[in-house]
Amino acid sequence: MNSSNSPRTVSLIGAPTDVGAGARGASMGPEALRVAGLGPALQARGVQVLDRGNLSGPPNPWLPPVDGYRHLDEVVAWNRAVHEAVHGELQQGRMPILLGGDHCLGLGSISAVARHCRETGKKLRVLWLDAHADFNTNQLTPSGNIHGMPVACLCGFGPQALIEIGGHVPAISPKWIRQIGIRSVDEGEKRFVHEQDLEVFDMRYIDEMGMRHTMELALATLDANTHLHVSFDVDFLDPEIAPGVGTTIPGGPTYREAQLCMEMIADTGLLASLDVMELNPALDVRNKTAELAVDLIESLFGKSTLMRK
Ligand SMILES: [Mn+2]
Repeated sequence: MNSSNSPRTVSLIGAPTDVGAGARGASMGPEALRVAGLGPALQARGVQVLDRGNLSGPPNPWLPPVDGYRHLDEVVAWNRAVHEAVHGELQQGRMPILLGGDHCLGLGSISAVARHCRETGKKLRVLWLDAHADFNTNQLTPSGNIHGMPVACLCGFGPQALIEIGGHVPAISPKWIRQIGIRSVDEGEKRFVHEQDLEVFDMRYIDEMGMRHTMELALATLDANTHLHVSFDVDFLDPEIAPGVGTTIPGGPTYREAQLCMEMIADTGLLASLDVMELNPALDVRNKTAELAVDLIESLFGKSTLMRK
C-alpha cells in the first residue's frame, strides 16, 4: 500500500455524542468536520469518500457518576454502535474514519479494529495522540468521565460491559500502543501507566528529543502486515492553535510539530483506520479547530508541501 497513490475508500462515521465527556459540545464534532470540508479534502487526496452519516444512541442525561462511572449505560450503548459500524466498514475493505464525539468512543472503534486484526491475522499498532493518557479506572478517576478511561478499558481494566465489547478481553495489549503528546495525567493514573508499562512519549520527551525522533520510535518495528490505527484527540494540539476542545492543556505540539507527526505517519503507508475525537464546536472560534483538524488529516493522507521522491 502506498500512502498517496493507491486508490482507497474511506468511510466517514459520525458519532455525535458527549456522554463520556466533562463538558457538553463534542456531540457537534462530526458536523463541524464536515462543514470544514473533510470529505472534499480527502477526495482531493485521491481517496474515495463514503459518508455513512451519523450513528444514533441515547441522549446525554448529564448526571453525576455512579460507582466512579458517569453515564455508563449510555457509554456502553454508543460504543456498541461504534464497534459494529467500524467493524462493518473494515469487513467491506474500507478505511473507517470515526468522527467524534468524545474519546470514550475510542474503545468501540479500536476494539473493532482489534477484532478485524484477529480475524485477518494482522498485527496492530495504535498511535494515541492526546494531551491525556486516558488510562483511568473508576478507582483512580477524579471525575468519573469515561472519556478518561478508554485505553484502560481496551487493556482489560474497566466495567465488564465495556471491556467485553470486542468479544475478546483484553481487546488489545498495552504493548501495541504508543502515546504521543501526553502532558496531563492524574496521580493514580500515573502509577497505573507505569505498572502496565505503556510506552508514552510525553511533551518533555518531545521537547528534549524532537518530534522527528519521537515518531521514528513510535513507528519503529512496523511491517507490511501491520494495521496502523491513529486515535487523534484534538486536545493533542496546543490550545493556542486548537481552542475548540473541552479539556485544553497548554504546552502541546505546535502547528509544525503536528504536521511532521502526521506526515511521518503518512510516509509509512500503513494507516488503516482513524478516530478524530473531542472536537467541541461550542468552544471553538469560527470553526478554526475543525479546519486545522482537516488540514492535519490531509497530511495524514499524504499531502506535503513539496513533491517527495
Ligand atoms: Mn483523549
